[in-house]
This record gives sequence, C-alpha cells and structure tokens, in this order.
Amino acid sequence: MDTKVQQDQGRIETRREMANAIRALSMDAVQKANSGHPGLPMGMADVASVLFAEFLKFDAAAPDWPDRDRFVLSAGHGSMLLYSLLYLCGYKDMTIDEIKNFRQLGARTAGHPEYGYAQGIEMTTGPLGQGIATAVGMALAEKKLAAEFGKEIVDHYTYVLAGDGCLMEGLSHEAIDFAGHLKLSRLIVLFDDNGISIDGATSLTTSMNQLNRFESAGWDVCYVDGHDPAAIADAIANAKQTDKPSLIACKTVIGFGAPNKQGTAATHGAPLGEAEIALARETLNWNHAPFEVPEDLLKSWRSCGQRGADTRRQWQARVEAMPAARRERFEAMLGGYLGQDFQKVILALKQRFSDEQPKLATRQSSQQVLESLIDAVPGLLSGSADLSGSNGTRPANAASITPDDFSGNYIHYGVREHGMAAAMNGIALHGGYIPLSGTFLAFADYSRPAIRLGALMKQRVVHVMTHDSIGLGEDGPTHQPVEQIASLRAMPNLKVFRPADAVEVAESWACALAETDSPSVLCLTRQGVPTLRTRHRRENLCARGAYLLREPAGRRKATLLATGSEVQIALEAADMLARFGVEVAVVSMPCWELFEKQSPEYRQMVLGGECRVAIEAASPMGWERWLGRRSSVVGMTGFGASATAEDLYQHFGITAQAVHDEVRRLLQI
Ligand SMILES: Cc1ncc(C[n+]2csc(CCOP(=O)(O)OP(=O)(O)O)c2C)c(N)n1
Ligand SMILES: [Mg+2]
Repeated sequence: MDTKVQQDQGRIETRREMANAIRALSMDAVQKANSGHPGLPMGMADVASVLFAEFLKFDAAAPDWPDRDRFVLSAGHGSMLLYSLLYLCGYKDMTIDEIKNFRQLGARTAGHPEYGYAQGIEMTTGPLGQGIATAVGMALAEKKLAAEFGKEIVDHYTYVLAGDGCLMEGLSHEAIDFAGHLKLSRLIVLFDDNGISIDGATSLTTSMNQLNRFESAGWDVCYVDGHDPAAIADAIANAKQTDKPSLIACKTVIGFGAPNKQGTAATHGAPLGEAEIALARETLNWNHAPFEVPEDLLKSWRSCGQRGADTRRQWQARVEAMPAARRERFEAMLGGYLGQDFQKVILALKQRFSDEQPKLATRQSSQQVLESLIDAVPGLLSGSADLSGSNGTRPANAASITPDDFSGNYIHYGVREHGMAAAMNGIALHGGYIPLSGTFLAFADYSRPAIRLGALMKQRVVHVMTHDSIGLGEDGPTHQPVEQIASLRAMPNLKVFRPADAVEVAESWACALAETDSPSVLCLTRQGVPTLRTRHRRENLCARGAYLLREPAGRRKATLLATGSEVQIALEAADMLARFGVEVAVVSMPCWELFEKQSPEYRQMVLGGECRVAIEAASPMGWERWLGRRSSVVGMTGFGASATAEDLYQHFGITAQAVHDEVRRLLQI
C-alpha cells in the first residue's frame, strides 16, 4: 500500500473507533435510563464523527464563540448523539456523570436537548421540523452579519442533522423553500436517510424523492453512504463550496452495530436490552465497560474539541483590531443592545402621541413606532408573512433583503407563518439581530409550535399579530381571532400585549424589546382607535401590566377591566354609569403576564372591590382570575361574522350599553 492509501485507511479506522465511542455511550446511557433513542446516535455516529473531527469550527473551551459553526440536532430524539459529542469533545459541563444521569431530574442531559441546559446545545429540539426551520434563521443571521462586517469577522456554517420525521413535517417545506430562495449557501443539512421512523419503514407513509424536492427549492443535493467516512468528508467539503444551501442524504442503518435490531424501528426509541448490547459490543469490537472510553481514543476526541482554539484566538485578534466604532457596533449588536437613544425615542413618541391624539389603528401607530426604532436600535430586523402593508411592520425607511443583497433590514418571509416564527427563533439564538415580524392574529395558530419553542428557549422575538378581533370587519370569522388571545396567554414565558392606543403601543414595544428572555406577541387592531392617554407621563404604565386609566370621582362601586380596542368601550360605559350616579374605575390591562408580576397590594389597588366587568372582544376564558365574586365578562362566545366592525360589535353585544347594563345588574341597581 502506498502512504496515501495507508493514511486513508488509518483515518477510516480512527473515525470508526471514534464513532463507536458515540454508539457505546448512547446505547449504555439509554439502557441505564431505561428510556431514550439509541437508533439515531448509532446510525449517524459516523457522519457526526467526520463532521466534528474534520469540519465543525468550534472550541469546546469557548462554547459561545460568536464565529463558531452551529450544529443543530433537528432530530432531537437523538439527544444522546449530541451529549456524547459534547462529552467526548471536552465541553466542561458535560461530564461522564451527566451521561450516566441521562434523562434524570436535574441532569443537563434531558430527554431532548434543552437550550441552556448545557453548553454546545444550540437550541431546544424534539418537536420534529423545528430544528431545520430554526437553522434557516441562524444561517440567515450569519449571512446578514457577514454582509455587514465581512468574512474576516463573520465566517461560519450552520449544520443540521435532520431525520425522516423532520423532512415529513410541513414546516420543512417552508424552511427549505425559503432557504433555497435566499441562497443560504452556508446551511448544510445532513439527512439521516435511514428509511425508518416509529411505525416502521418510511415506505408506509411517503414516496417522496427528497433530493428532487430540495433541488426544486434551489438546493445543492447529493447522496452518500453514511457509514463511509471518506465519502462523507468529500460530500461535506463539496457542500461548503457551493453557492446554494446543501442537502447531503446520508444513507444509514438505524441502530448500526446492534446485530439483531439494526435497520429496524425497534432501535428507534427503546433500550436495546442487555443481551443485544452485549452482541453489539462484539459486533463493534468494543471491549470496554459501560461509560468507559479508552484513554487514547478520548484523547483523539478531546483534541477535536481543541482544534478550533487557534482559529478562535486569531478571530479574537481580528476583532480587537477592528476600528473602534465598528467593533463597538459589532459587540453591541451581538449583545442585543437597544442603543443609547432607545428610551429617548420611546418617550418622544409617547409625548407626540399624547399631544397629537391621533385616531389610528394600533397597527398603524406600531408602524410609526417602528419607523423611529429602526434607526435607533442597531439590530432590529423586521419582516412579515406577506402582509407587510397590513401588519405595519415595514417602516417607510426600511430596505428589503434579497437573495443577492443582505444589506437591508426587512425580510419578506412569504406566506410561511410557521417558518417565519421558527426562523425568528434562529435569528435570536444566533445573535446580532432582534427579530420581529407580522401576520394576522387568527393565523397565530400556524406559528404556534415555533412561538412555543421560543418561549421555552427564552428568546427575545416579537410577533406582531394584527387584525386582532371582530373589529377587523368584513373578512369574517375565518380571519377574526376569538380563542387565540386566551390560548397565547396560556403559554408560559410568553408576553401577550394588547395595547389600547398609540401611547400604549409605544410602551408595549418598549416592554417587548426590553424583555430579553421571553418572546412577546403584540395584538394590534385593524380599525382606528382614539388616543386615550392624552396626558403625557414618563412612566411606562404598560410595564405594570395593568393600571388605573380612569379613577372614579367618588367612591368606586365597580371596576371595568379591558384591553385594546375595548378600553374605549369601557370608558364610554363609565361615562354612562357616572351619569346614572354609579362611579366606576376603568383599568387598561395590556399585559396580564406583567400584571401578575406586580405586588399583591398594587394588583388589589388596581382591581378594586368584588364587582368587576371585563370587556374583551375575544373568548372570555382566563378572565376569571381577575374577577371578583360579583363579576362577569362581556366578550365573544362563538366565532365572528362578516360585516362592518360597528355592526359586529352591536351584533355580538360588545357595547358600552351592554357593559353599563351588566354593572347595574351586578350591583342590583
Ligand atoms: C412534531 C413531532 N411529531 C411527532 C414526534 C414524535 N416522534 C419522535 S421521533 C419520531 C419519528 C421520527 O422518525 P425519524 O426522524 O426517521 O427518526 P429515526 O426513527 O430515524 O431516528 C416521531 C414521530 C415529535 N417528536 N415531534
Ligand atoms: Mg428515520
């Protein structure tokens, strides 16, 4: 044999040994936990070993290095693959004890990878399809940041490991279509093409030619034997060179190495069993005790973890050599800084709205707020799912991003609400930009799984959801959200804002952007609403979640609680009641979640006595928590209808008269 062949042979053997370490750790951890998914880690161990040993740019000692390559395990059930890699590469917090405690309470090694639990986990995955769609956002952020700061400073790839399930999900269609269109050439998907999912062979459910599908969407595609390290390396090297995103379909055997179970769904999501594990050890020629990796092999792996250290130091030196102002901007953007003028801009907007007292739809006042913020906040990145004009998310001074020009700050996401929400998570996770985008509130359900993942991952993402009630009028019940507000409020770690006027819109934006560890939804009207906050106050009252908008002249007999466009109805009802001699307070409640955080004394002061009427043109579900013993809700019980907004409010009885009547009924006067 000549030396080249010998070297190749040596490389293949080393890679195979390295991959076997992943296989052994994975099957043993799943066995010990008595639950988990050995099939994927064992099947994709060869691909992952080549990627981590030869391509992935990272430094295990500096997991947050901004210019690292991202690795997203979209098929999150294969978590043991990622945990094994992190342990083997020497990430500090991924100890062998963590591997032994796989899936146990308090362990970093949760059932599915959880963002924030351990370093090196780029995002939470488990809901299939989310990983690949989120990675599109990461690759988009990389391309945009590189467009601004140059390849010297921003030069990394986003790798995704996706399975059959990820590619069956509809979300994958939105993601690959969008990525292909934008020519996100640094996105490389390694498809675990094993032809197996939980119910058995994928031929049970799909006849899709994935290569053709990706190719149609503008991707570079190829097949590779997922157990041939040299072929895998060639495929990745090629993928890095193309000017399109790349799909590498890796033909693998699920559960590779388990002689009786490999290639079958039996390895997907259950421990292999002691007997099969013993046979797998023989088959793989792995003669080590559970959780033991021989020293020389661990050393090879650890050196992979350190491979990027010099590259990182060189990068650091280049950053330090940047002109001061540029470096400052780069670091501010990575830090998600809102800019020194942020508060000033918000205050100026509030002052102007209070002075001018416009009658504007809140989606329009939101657009005005964005027009001021887009210049003040360095990383603000807006967009819409094909409703730019309707959502008011495209400030007049914004510029569109196109496949060949990423210098703009506005993204046309197309009619892809789910893909958009997932991409925004990816943009936020990547760092450098603060994503916001719009669609209709009724279609929040299309985005919901990604909104949920963003909430779980504590990402600052702003979802602008306009046309927030029957007040949108003639488009009818398909477009009129009823249960969406309640269902979004039910989601942990999500802030739902429903501002009543332009001033509250400015305040809600200030809150949403200041909330660095939770996403927000801004529910905005299609129809015009009057300015209710006519006296300028510096304090951000929306930050309290709810506040007394009007205090009664005399003793408070009842409290009217309302949000958004219904606050004006509450004020009107209060006037009617006052004329009748009944003094009531009016509370605007733009954000329940923030109100919940206030002191009990403040909440009590705002909510008042036992007689309360809530007014919201939406499902009453949830309001009971803010009500007293003599209380009720004026809201919606079924779907809406197609008519003018005025007619609909009358028809569904969401009127000042109805509120007035309700208070008198409750007070029995
Ligand atoms: C949205 C979503 N639906 C269903 C599941 C449950 N689930 C987990 S893995 C899986 C099968 C995935 O098959 P594949 O991606 O081929 O993984 P493999 O069996 O090859 O490891 C399913 C249905 C999930 N995690 N997410
Ligand atoms: Mg599969």
